[in-house]
Amino acid sequence: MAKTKVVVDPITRIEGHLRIEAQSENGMISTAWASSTQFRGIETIMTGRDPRDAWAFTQRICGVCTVVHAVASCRAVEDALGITIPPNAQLIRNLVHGMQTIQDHVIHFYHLHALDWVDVVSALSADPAKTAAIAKSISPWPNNSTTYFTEVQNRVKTFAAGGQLGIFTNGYWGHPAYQLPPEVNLLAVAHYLEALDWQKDVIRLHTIFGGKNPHPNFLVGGMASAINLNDTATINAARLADVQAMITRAKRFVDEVYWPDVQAIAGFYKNWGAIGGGTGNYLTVGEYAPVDSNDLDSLYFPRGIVLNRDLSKVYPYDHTLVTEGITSSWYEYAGGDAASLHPWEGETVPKYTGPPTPWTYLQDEKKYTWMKSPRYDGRAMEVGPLSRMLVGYAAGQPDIKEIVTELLTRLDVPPAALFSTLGRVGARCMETVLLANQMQVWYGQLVGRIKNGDTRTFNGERWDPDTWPKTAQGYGYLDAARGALGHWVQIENGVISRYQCVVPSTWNCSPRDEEGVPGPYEAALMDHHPLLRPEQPLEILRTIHSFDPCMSCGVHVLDAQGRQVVEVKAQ
Ligand code: NFE
Ligand code: MG
Repeated sequence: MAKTKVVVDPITRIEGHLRIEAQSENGMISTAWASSTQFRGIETIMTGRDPRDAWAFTQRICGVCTVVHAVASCRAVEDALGITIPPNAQLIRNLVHGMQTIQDHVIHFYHLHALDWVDVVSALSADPAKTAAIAKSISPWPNNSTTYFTEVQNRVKTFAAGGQLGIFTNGYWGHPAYQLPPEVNLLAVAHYLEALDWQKDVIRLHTIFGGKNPHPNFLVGGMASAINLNDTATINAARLADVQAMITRAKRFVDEVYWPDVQAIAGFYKNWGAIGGGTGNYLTVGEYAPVDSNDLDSLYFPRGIVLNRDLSKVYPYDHTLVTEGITSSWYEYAGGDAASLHPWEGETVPKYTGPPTPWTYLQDEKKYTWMKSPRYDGRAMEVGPLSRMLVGYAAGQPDIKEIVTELLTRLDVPPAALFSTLGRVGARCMETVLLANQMQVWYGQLVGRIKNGDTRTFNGERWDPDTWPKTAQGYGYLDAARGALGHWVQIENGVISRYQCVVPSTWNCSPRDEEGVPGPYEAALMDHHPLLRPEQPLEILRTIHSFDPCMSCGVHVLDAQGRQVVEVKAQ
């Protein structure tokens, strides 16, 4: 078979604008490039602002992870100014971020990723009685009758009979890489529809602790969540009962729908446990602080690094070893393109030198994306759920060790199968199961403290800028749904003098660096990666979607010219 150049632009079912190019030879991808085609500029508008407001601006980096930039920002400013937040605020941040991640992962699996594995058209030929039997054998979830699955199938048939598939238009239905029997496809389509209603219910937790969703309210020094059990205007007994009910409903859907579905689907795609691994270096800054918020050694998901797929050792994470390069990116550095800058010295000066319309291929361009190249101690690193589960497994975190072992045993695959596209899908689901459990723990701790009379959620000792040093700098960590996030702030005379964010999707969508080393998306597409039909690049979607890309986060800096050539339409 001849060499074929494949361009997928835009990749859909992600947040933002992403172009993937791949060279395929004999049904396999030989080389690939990832380009983020949007620029926003949030870091550049932070200068001169009050650091207590930074969370509200940085939070607008993204409408998907609408919590994480706010928390990372608060932590950066709290670190700079030496502020310790009250235990209740820590628990509320865990609950708000925890539910964010649970909702985000379920939406990702069903609405952004499942159709890469699930053939909707095949579901039309399923026997609903057989689907009901499969459903009953894997889960106690109540919607499991023949009548129910017949009704779902009829809904999809109505779409199809109308000559279109509604929300399921433009898929690569019938592609030979789809491996599920029709009955399992029908099961997944039913849960795609159910998850739409579920997600909007459980995320109302944000409105209780943060006033609204998306973009709930935060506060440097704690949380803007007043607690008084006897007041109708604050968090009270009735609101806490709402929270408890949402946690219960979230956990039930995760345990009885998402987790069994992932196991059932993964069982048919075990070959994807040897495809799409990529860099093999995994970084997590860790997340979910204990009530003693300063103890970074006892984060629920531990902090650390795994190198070269070696699970026998976890290396410590040191934020001072993070740098960003721009060799392949549309920026300039005062010190030249080869410079590698820690975020406290970071620069965000856009310099677009890309090709005029129409695009030439990325391989012809030295600079080809708005993403910078983050590196840790010089290495490209994958971040995200897989990194969290691998580091936790290697570090012996008991909950992670148990669930990873359970999934590997059930699928009858070795730990090496985790270093793959399938590994990302499994890891995302495993951590959702753990988080849904842990939400109950944090909720119990919060209610226990309130019952003991502690309603404090804010530490205002450093609210007054007169109490601040003349200059200060801080680092705010957070492990977001898509991976390790860092905000670095510098404050001079009461205002921000520099602000830099190094974001999960920047790590993962990084372009080639000064040494020519590709970023994780690119490397994953070059790792034993099939492409059966270049004109229907389903396998590219599988691997890119397994990272759950968010370009808005990753670039945080739009191209009004619309320099996009849609050469392949992707569902
Ligand atoms: Ni816009 Fe985000 C998360 C952050 S990822 S989704 O999770 O930070 O790049
Ligand atoms: Mg940045």
